[in-house]
Order: sequence, then C-alpha cells, then structure tokens
Amino acid sequence: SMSHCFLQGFSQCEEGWRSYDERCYFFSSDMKSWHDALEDCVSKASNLMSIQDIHERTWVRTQISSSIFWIGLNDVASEGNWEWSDGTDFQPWETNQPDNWQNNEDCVHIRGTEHQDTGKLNDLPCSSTYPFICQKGGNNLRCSCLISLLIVLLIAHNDQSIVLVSYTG
Ligand SMILES: [Ca+2]
Ligand SMILES: [Ca+2]
Repeated sequence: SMSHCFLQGFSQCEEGWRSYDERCYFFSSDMKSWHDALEDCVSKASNLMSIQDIHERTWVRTQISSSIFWIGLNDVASEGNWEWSDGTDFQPWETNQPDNWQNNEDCVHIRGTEHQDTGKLNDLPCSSTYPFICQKGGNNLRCSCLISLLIVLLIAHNDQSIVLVSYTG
C-alpha cells in the first residue's frame, strides 16, 4: 500500500527481507526439509534462492554464518539433471560434488563458513532439515511505490482540495 511505501522509505524489499541487486531475500532460521522449505517460500510469493552468477554467490557468502542453507537447486525430477526451482543455470559446485551419496542426494545447500568451500554447493538428502533462503524480485514493490508517489503528485498538482488516495500495488 502507499502508506507502507512511505514507511519503508521506498525500500524495494518488505520488512524482514534483505535486498541485493533488485532482488529480495528471506533467510529463514526454521529447520525444514527441502520440499517443506520450497513450500514455505512459495507461500511467501517467492522461490527457494537461486544463484545466478559469481557476484550473487559472493554476496550471499557475506550473509550466511556457519550455518548451511537449502537453496533451489535439485535433481528431484531426474537423477543427475540439475535444475534450479526457478530455472537459473549457474551451478558453483564444491569440489567432488555433486556425488549423490548413497544414491540418495537430490537437493542442494550452500556451504557456510564452517567449511573451506564457503558459498559452494553440495547435494544432500531432501528429507534433511536445514534453514533455507527464499528469494523474489524486488521490482514490483518499488515500482508500485513510485506509481503511488506519481499519483499523489499529479493529484496535488491538479486539485486544490485535500485528496485521499487509495492505491493497492
Ligand atoms: Ca541426486
Ligand atoms: Ca553430496
């Protein structure tokens, strides 16, 4: 809403979400299986995080501590055919991974600082429970804020009376 826009100071992300390069990230400390984590992200109108390039990987490394987090990469549909839940194709694997250990690893997490390969990827059993990172584009919220401001300015310019504007972005 418009009041939300002003209160947030035109931040592109909702409260509780972190901003990086036009996208918004939610770092959940809840421990969930990969599928439950994906469902949780979808319920927040987002997806499990994808990593689109080396810059985004470098940024996320600065955001995670020693914990590891589920992200969207998986070969659930077809063994060895790695896909991000949102269709990205960048895959910065850790050395000797993915290994599909015990023929039972289809879901991917990012390494925290507990491991020498911080920020790299490893496959694990999907049923393991870990914290996770949701991600969504930040453009829509910012755009609706700017539209709200433009409407207010136009009305203020054209109308001398006090106007109550209701805008739902
Ligand atoms: Ca696998
Ligand atoms: Ca593995």
